[in-house]
Amino acid sequence: MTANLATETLLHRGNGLQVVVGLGQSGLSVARYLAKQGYQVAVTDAQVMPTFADQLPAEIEIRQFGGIDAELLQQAARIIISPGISLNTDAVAAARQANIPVVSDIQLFCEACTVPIVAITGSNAKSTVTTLVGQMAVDAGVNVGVGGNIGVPALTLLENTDMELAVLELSSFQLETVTNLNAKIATVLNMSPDHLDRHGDMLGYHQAKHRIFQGAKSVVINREDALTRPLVADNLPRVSTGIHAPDKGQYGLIIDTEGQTYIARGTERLLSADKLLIKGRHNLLNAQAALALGELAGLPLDSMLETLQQFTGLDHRCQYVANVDGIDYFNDSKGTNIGSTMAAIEGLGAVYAPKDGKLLLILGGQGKAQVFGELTPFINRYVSQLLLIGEDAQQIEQHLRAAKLSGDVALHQCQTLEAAFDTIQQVTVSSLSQVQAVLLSPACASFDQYSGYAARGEHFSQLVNQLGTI
Ligand code: UMA
Ligand code: ADP
Repeated sequence: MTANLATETLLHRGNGLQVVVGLGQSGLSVARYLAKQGYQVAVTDAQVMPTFADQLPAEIEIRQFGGIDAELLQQAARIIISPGISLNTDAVAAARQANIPVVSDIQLFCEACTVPIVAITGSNAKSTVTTLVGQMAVDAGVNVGVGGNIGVPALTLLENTDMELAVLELSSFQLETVTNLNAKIATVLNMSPDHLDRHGDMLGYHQAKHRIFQGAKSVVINREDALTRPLVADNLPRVSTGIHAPDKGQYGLIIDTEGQTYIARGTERLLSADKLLIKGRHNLLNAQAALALGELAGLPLDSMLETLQQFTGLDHRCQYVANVDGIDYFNDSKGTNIGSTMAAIEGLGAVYAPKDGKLLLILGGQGKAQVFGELTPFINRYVSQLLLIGEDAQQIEQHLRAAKLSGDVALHQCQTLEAAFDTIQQVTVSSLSQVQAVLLSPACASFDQYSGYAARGEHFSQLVNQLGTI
């Protein structure tokens, strides 16, 4: 242990006991990191046998499983909470009441990280933009670490001692316990309702997300989304993105006299939209965000444009699966809130509408206290068949009907994906349905029926492939 750490440890309550709450991926990374630094570490988890229990370092002896141990938390000098655990959990709330600091793994990361951080949050597009910026850095020859909510715990990036740049995808859960992230560049890509069951309301969700700007040296702003604007000093360097023609030094879209759309910086046309393999207006915004973040990180423009043209998109995000009997199937299982589902309906709806085609939309799962009526105008415009699944399906139907779901949209309660596929076969037999594409974009979490969005998306693809063999 270094002298600094020893002093710090002495200063901590209870001889510096660090209590890790939750032993998922991030909890394991925290336990390993702190144990390596010589801290006394304890771990507690609601599960009797958490998945990663056997991977804990042997020197961590205090392991309280089968319930979050309130007494243990009261003995902590510091609590490091996993993002999946609410700050309102009784034992955690009591510890906060007793003034015991509660932080996330991201706090430990930003305190230890010595290289510039690109910090990315938003309700949607985080993984897409984080992956793009990471790939742009790789292609420009930068030794980059990409992690955070994207599935690589941030602290594991510190194992790369040659890292020159860290690109972090951050969730509102990770941000709500971070103070002074001090990112070189920070952005909130977009804001639409999500995780309201955890944050209480949009204000709470907004406040958590906006912690990303604390100590930021520069920012990227989405001009289309007033909720994303940072509450930071006006003199901070900032680059904006949007769907309209941009001002000097900003990113936007220019449409030429022949109707061709270009991603532009000021008056300079950088790339024609049809050169991108990822489609839809939302992806044009994502591409701009990646360019703006890359620019502020000092990455060369030519190389970034090259990367953009190679990027095929991520699985489970409006991913084309197959054409069966003349109908296209798309897996947007990562569409887990109404904002992402609106983007998917609008993006794909606009492709089929000129051919008099309609979408069959599969919606539902765990609703996370969202107001689904906001989807109704998009459904009325582009969807002819609506199939509802999952535990909040009845509530979703009530919301949509209350928001004047059109009588032209046939609604079916299906409960499961299997049942939805039986319905698909019945309704698509008739060309009157106008269905040219089937879209799974649930606007909901999957945990009522699946281990996660990826399992739900894989099940969907499997059912599509079975259709093809019937
Ligand atoms: N646990 C409890 N009590 C609870 C809830 C969970 O004890 O009330 C325990 C579980 O038993 C389990 C552990 O906590 O052992 C799981 O912790 P976790 O849910 O925080 O999950 P991790 O494995 O640590 O993964 C987390 C992120 N998970 C969540 O935020 C829910 C991962 O994001 C992230 O990739 C990972 O850290 C690495 O940084 C996933 C996610 O779903 C992809 N994120 C949400 C989203 O994108 O919408 C925010
Ligand atoms: P996140 O990591 O924030 O969940 P992803 O890149 O994984 O973001 O995409 C999640 C969902 O959001 C997918 O359904 C995707 O099609 C949709 N999406 C992607 N970009 C945008 C955007 N700019 N606006 C709205 N939805 C988007």
